[in-house]
Amino acid sequence: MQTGDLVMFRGTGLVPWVIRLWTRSAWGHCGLLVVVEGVPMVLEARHPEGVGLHALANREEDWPTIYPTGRAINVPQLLEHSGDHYSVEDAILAGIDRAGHHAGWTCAEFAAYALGLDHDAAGWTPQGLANAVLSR
Ligand SMILES: [Ca+2]
Repeated sequence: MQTGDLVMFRGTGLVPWVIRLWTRSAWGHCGLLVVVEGVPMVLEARHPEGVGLHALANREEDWPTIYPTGRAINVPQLLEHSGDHYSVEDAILAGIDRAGHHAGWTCAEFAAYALGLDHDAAGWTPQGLANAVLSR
């Protein structure tokens, strides 16, 4: 487990449910692992509160699964996005495979950006991002 790994979640609430349904995937949410003094945290864009860093502990009901990416991420730079808004519009568009260009992040958009992928090019979904990372 190291900083920069991709953390996939089943996701709770309406938006992850829509994404799971529309993408026919077990994953409705994703974020990036950031290990802070040995404590696993997740840097993620979450509905409704936006971008933030949260403890991975106590989220077992959300089925967290960690995929190693082998990529370094720039945590201080990414933390500057803390409090950025979540985009429900882009999440819905991603569910029908369309890139959204609304202000605000979806979980997969933000994680793609953090991993240095072209976050604006595609309607990133959690499953699509996992596929892209695992195919490398
Ligand atoms: Ca967006």
